[in-house]
Amino acid sequence: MEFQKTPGWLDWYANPSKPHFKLPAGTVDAHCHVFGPGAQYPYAPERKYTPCDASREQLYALRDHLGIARNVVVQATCHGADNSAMVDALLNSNGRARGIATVRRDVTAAALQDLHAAGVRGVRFNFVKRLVDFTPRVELMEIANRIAPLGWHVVIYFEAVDLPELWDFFTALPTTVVVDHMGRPDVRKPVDGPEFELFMKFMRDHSNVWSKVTCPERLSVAGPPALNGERAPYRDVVPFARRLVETFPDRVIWGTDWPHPNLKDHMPDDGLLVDFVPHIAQTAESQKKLLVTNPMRLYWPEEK
Ligand code: 0GY
Repeated sequence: MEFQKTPGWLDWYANPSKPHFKLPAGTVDAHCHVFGPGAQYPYAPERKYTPCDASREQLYALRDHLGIARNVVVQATCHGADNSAMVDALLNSNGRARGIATVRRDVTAAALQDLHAAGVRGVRFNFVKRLVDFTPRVELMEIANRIAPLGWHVVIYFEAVDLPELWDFFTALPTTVVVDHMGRPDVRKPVDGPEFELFMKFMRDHSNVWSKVTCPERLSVAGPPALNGERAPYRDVVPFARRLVETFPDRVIWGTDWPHPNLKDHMPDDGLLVDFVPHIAQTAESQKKLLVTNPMRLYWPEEK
């Protein structure tokens, strides 16, 4: 099937630079996606955008280029609850990828078992209104209760202004909860202001909550430029991510978010995204936790 990309869609960066920062051995890219290809894995009728294709081969080529060892492929909303492109990526990774699925309340026990066998270890609940239609909380809680016995976790995606309203639901979830992109703070606000303090409290008071310190390119207002030739990208996002890494060193994970859906202003050089890491995790010990130990505990616990 032929798909027309959403007008203005930015394609992923074709020739990313080699990062200056050498990722530790065993680094996990804990947040990335595959899109289609649409001809093989059609985009969902209920999708809110139509992306460019971004295949598993292209994802794994980026993995090797950047010096990453493993991926966690997160089901993107453009595929709805049809997880086949993501599952295909897992099954063709030589065991080097695990996944996060989207499922509906009518998912069968057998389908959950199949997803588990393919390497899925969680489900994603999305509360970003431009990306998904509303699903009643009671349905989501039902799903959470069904996946909990599999040892899976729940990934939540929301914007910072919505955290107060979602608080009671999030804090009632029966599993480990992993937050996408630091709960999408508005980085024009102070890192110690009420909005980000609420997110800090969310993590401080709930030891089952983890955060992805991802998406500086999505959260940044200042943008990517490296000043004076330095590779110090997305400076305005650094204080937020660094605060999380330093306060919760054992509950943070990192990822590229390739192929970066829905960016409007620029498409990041993924090499530069790797060079963001030493600015937010400043010691070898914190880098190893962020990039290797923590994601391995979540996604490959049997290898501990
Ligand atoms: C991300 C961010 C976005 C999109 C999705 O599944 C998705 O469509 O996650 C976004 O538009 O902010 O994590 O990839």
